[in-house]
Amino acid sequence: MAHFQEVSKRSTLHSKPAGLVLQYGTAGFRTNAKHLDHIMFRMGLVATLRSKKTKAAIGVMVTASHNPEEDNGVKLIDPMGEMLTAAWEGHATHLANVEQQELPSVLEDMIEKESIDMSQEAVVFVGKDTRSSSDSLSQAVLDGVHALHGHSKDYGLVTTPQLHYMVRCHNTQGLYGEATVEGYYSKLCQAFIELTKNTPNRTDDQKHLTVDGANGIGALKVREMEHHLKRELQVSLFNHGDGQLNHQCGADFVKVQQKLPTGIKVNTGERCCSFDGDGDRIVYYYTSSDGRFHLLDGDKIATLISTFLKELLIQAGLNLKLAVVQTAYANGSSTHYLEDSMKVIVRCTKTGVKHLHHAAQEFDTGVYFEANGHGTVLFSKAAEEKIKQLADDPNTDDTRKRAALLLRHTINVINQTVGDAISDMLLIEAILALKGMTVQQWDAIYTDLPNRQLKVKVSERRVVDTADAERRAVSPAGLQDAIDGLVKKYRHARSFVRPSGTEDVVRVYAEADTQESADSLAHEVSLAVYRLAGGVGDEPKPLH
Ligand code: NG1
Ligand code: ZN
Repeated sequence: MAHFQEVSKRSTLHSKPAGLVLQYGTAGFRTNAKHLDHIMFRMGLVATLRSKKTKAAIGVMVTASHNPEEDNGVKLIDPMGEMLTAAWEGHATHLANVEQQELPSVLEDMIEKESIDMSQEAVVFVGKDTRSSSDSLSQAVLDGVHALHGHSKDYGLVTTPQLHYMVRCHNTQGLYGEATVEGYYSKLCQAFIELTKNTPNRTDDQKHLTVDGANGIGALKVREMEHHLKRELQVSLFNHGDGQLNHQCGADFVKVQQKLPTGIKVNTGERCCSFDGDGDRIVYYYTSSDGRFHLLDGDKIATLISTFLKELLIQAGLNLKLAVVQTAYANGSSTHYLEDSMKVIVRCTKTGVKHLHHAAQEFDTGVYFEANGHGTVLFSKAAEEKIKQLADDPNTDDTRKRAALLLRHTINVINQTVGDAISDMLLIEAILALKGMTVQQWDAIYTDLPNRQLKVKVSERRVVDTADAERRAVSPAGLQDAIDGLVKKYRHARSFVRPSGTEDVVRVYAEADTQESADSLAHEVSLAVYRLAGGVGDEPKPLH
């Protein structure tokens, strides 16, 4: 076929290093940038076929998120702005790993298996982060698209969630918003200004926020957006690109190290947040006068947002099902608070945003966050319609109308396609303003249980198999019994282990009533993994 002659010709410019095998992992392909040129070209091909199949625009984002500068990666975006469906991850992995000369026959198989009409037009949106390798890698994606005669739109430097947003806007014919960066800023910022209009006594301190941009794309985009906020939010931006990407800064560093990022100037008690390298994660924090660092992670964010939404739904008299979706990494205190005090439904899924996203879709209002700060809120079509009707109904009384309008603006400030640091930041800032709440008051809603995360190197991490949303180990034999026995020795304790989806390790999580107990439980469980699951290298050492 003529199509494939072009593919064969162009693929020689994007040759695959011999013997390299990569998997479409939790968040697409990700590794050192120098191994990725052929992957990018081939993902251009996959995206073009996916576009023909779905008769919709597909997105390809070139980024390695919170990884170091020398890495890169690629994420594919499906028509409604969600992550690529699991069914196609297999196609992507297969095409990524075949030898060059096999490309045409593998493409042919895919086309047949998926019954793709090759005369259908294809449109692929491409975006990239600020890594030095992203320029040429996004060109390789475009080359792949053009090799199959697809149309492309190169959005250049955008955050990952901005590209997700563009895809959804385009495929809903503008119903979700205008598919431009300006359209994105104007929708989100207008909603933010409408929300904060209801807070006439907001002080300058409340309007001020310190942002750590991780020296990534999120920082550039906050700068670009600023004038749309009309000084209703005044950002002091640090790590805006003057330093190394994700190096000792950004959401992942702050969450894992539980300390301030380098490169920011901040006073005691001031509200700060950190984005990650591609702007899809956010965590908040402050330091108290005793010098202690206080982290407000994805669990605290989910609690703040769900409390706010629940109150508004009650005020609006709307009987809509609200749920919070978490993973096993959610702090036990957050789950107790949500279930026992807030009386909201809590669901636990496997690690990985796509699992949380799907679970959240089952509710009228689904708030989902990973503890690491990746998350958003989804509203069902029916819920959005009910809110709109109530807001537009002239017979609605004042209290219900106010709540319905606030809900409507809240929907517009949220990026429902995927976790979005900019959108989450605007929502959190609006909620704090509306509730007249300080970051300390937000932090005091519940107290996190001390916890510890460790990694254990084993010869084959897949020997650890889990069930019950990764909370129980079903293999190797005896491991779960050992964990149960260890957990019993501590108060308010919980622990689980799972193979990582992005690193060659088994992860161990433990929480308990004191940091010492959490540390010692995590260590003992690590030893059990090491002994029962084929640990390699030295035995894990105690933390103290
Ligand atoms: P793994 O390596 O599978 O634990 C990590 C994060 C996930 C998710 C993915 C994708 C933790 C414990 N795990 O997955 O939440 O964000 O990376 O980036 O934070
Ligand atoms: Zn990210």
